[in-house]
Amino acid sequence: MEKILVIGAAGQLGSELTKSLADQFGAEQVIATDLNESARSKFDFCRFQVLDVMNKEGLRNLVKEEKITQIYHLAAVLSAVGEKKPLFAWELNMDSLLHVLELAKEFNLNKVYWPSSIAVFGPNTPKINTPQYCVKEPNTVYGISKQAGERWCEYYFQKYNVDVRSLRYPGLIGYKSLPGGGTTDYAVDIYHKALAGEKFDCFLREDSSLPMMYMPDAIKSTLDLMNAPRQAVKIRSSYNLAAMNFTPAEIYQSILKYIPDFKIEYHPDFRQAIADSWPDSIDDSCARKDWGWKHDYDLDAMTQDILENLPNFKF
Ligand code: AKB
Repeated sequence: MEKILVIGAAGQLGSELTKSLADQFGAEQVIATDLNESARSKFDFCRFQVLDVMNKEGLRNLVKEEKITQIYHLAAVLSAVGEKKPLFAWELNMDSLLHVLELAKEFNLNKVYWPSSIAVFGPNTPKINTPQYCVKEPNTVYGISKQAGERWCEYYFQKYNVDVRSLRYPGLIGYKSLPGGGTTDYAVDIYHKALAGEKFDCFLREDSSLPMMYMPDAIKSTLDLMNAPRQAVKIRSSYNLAAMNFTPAEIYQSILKYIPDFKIEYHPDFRQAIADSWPDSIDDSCARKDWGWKHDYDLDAMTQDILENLPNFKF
């Protein structure tokens, strides 16, 4: 029987993925962990434990005592915060992944999941339909850490047979948690402001196109990859993954269909340079071919779902 450890469970992805894992494996088989005790209230459906992923011994004891068989390692410093605290971002993003990969090797874990990002691409990468394999020269600490992390994942798979799987997420948009320091987070915040009847100050230019994905698709892609047979997972660095691409002007137009008096202003800040270094759109044909990836949500379907559900959601 599988025993699943989720690290960084209270973040944007973890808040929703942990519930899906509990639904799939049974609530008693899942342990959610996060740095802060205050996250406990999010996990009334499964066990919760405070865990600092940088505490190598604490993590090792938990894996050993609980006979963990799979780790979902979601803790990371994202792009915008990473540029403010570069050395901290590097240390947390890299050391924590290496701790997890070492434990996977030592305890012969069945599977490890680790998210990568479109941030592995850089200004010299082809911007339109960015291929799986191409030049990657990321110029953010977050992107550099994700690129290095991908190489480590492939290394542990090839040298030690660790079954580690990974996706290069586009910007993830969900309404069940608040944004956590990313460049694509404007596309989460904008819905909160629209529903609060406030004007939205956008920190990106109106024509800044980025690859994006609605959270239910992100959860589906993660579970599909993790449930795929081992031989189907041919890429052991990280898979390109896509659903939709849009600019701030386009998401604004999509919201206007429901909230016609919503106002936006554009005040690009340091995050514009980060967005400019990332692709406009992604070629994810390897994921579609290898393990049957297919997205469900486009921009308008996402807008409708968020505007219907966010007002009733309790944080
Ligand atoms: C960020 O904006 O930092 C993240 C990402 C694209 O990985 N959402």
